[in-house]
Amino acid sequence: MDYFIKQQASNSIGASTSVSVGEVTVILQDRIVMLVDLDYFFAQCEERRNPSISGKPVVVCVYSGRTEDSGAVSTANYIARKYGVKSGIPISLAKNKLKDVDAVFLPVDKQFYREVSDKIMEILRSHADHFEQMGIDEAYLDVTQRTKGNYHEAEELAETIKGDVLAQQKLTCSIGVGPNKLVAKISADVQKPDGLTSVRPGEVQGFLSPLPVRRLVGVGRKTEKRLETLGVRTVGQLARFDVQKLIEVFGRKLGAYFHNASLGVDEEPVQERSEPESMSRISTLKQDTRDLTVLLNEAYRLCSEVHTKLMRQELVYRSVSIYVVAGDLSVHSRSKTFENPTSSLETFKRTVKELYEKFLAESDAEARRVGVKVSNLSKKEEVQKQLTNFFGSSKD
Ligand code: DCP
Ligand code: CA
Ligand code: CA
Repeated sequence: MDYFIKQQASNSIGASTSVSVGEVTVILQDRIVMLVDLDYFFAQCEERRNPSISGKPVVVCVYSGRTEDSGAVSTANYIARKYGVKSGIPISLAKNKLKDVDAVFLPVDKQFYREVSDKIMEILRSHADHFEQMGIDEAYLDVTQRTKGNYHEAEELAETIKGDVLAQQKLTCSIGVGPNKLVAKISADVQKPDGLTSVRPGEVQGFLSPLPVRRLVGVGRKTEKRLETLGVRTVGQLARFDVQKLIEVFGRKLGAYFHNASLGVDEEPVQERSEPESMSRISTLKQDTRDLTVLLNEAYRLCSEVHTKLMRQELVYRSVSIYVVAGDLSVHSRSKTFENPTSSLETFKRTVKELYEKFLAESDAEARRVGVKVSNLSKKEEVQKQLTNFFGSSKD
């Protein structure tokens, strides 16, 4: 137990606040972080473009094209939500829920939302010491320096930001203010739409304790169930739960993370993300060969490794390449670029196979080393996440 406390203490620089839960005391470094999340984003963009629909339920849909109504709801405005319409449900179900009202169903227009998002992110960035965009409609802002660590000033700044976004881009957002990303993210969700919730360091424990564990980032349905079997339902119960037992159940990294998160401890810095341009792996074969099965056996293994890394960083790719270093150390490569980005391991492997076949047909080199690469990487978009949710995924 000591380990975690010391670790936190040694990380804190300057002003700090201690938090006690039972016998555990942790020290929170004084930072002020905001999470700004745009309200019902895709639907609000549609309302802005066509104000005449504002008073009606608005449902933005990803049509799969199989039948007229097949596909899923991307998001809905708050009027539609009153009828039970929400992200991820089938369009047919949404239509059913709204059958007695004058509702508007629209297809997603990602390019338009992206343009609106880019302009808003510029506004947000201008108000932050450190800025980190988290998706198309949300971003973390570290505002410690410009508010001199003063919560009152940070709350005023949050009001200013809301005002600027509304005045310049005609959109409302909800903001959470707190001592770190974890608290800011959860507090942004408390009041929506057009909300502002500030949780000061001394209030963190009281704020988090009654919440269900599911509200912590990283606690999915499976984890929630496992915690429930341990008698842990709320964040407060998690905070009091023996950390060693947590580590036994979830492993050291995750167990420690859950423990710290339950105490409202999160030292993750707010930092600009630059996405990697490519990811690759290369490996040396046991002996030089032109045998496709042998090449692919090794290449597929590399594909899986690259893919895992890609998933962890929530990236999608648009290009696949293969490399062959021949016995004479000459390097050969083949590439293919798709029209649309994907995260599929199957597509990755299938393309790698195609490219190795092409290589073998076009060259008579023997392979000594084989490599695979994905490039043209970008952040996995919400629409894709949503489609995976809709069509089923193994994600916790
Ligand atoms: N999105 C999606 N499918 C999901 C979740 C989200 O397509 N399952 C898209 C549409 C949303 C956007 O991402 O407008 C942002 O997602 P949020 O979770 O922030 O949801 P909203 O902005 O729509 O609503 P809220 O007001 O709750 O933030
Ligand atoms: Ca949002
Ligand atoms: Ca969001």
